[in-house]
Amino acid sequence: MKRLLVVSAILVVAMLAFALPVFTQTETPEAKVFEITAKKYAFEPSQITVNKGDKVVLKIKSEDTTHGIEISNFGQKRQLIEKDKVTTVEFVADKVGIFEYRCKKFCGFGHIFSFEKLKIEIKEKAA
Ligand SMILES: [Cu+2]
Repeated sequence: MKRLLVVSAILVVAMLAFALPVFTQTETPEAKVFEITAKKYAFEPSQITVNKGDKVVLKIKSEDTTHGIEISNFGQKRQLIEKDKVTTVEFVADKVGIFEYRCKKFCGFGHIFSFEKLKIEIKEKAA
């Protein structure tokens, strides 16, 4: 009888060990990391595409002066992008669409009229 208990306990532990990675995998959204450069007067690349539900990580650096980014549709406040530093912006792409962001810090004469937007396209995940 005691032996039966030990065997079933081992079985339960083994089953949990197999099941656990499956649970953790489904709960963590897939992280998409993008390295982006901000400069006068554009972001490079200027367009990225992700799937709905992805966790998006933008690692943005500046190669000239201080720029700014505010991913407002996804609850992110403005962050400055300083020269030779990496600014990280993270959000979950929880809606479908094309979202466009301009530089959020005056960085020169082209800031207002010629700054190329950063386009973030979020697609419905293909089944
Ligand atoms: Cu700027």
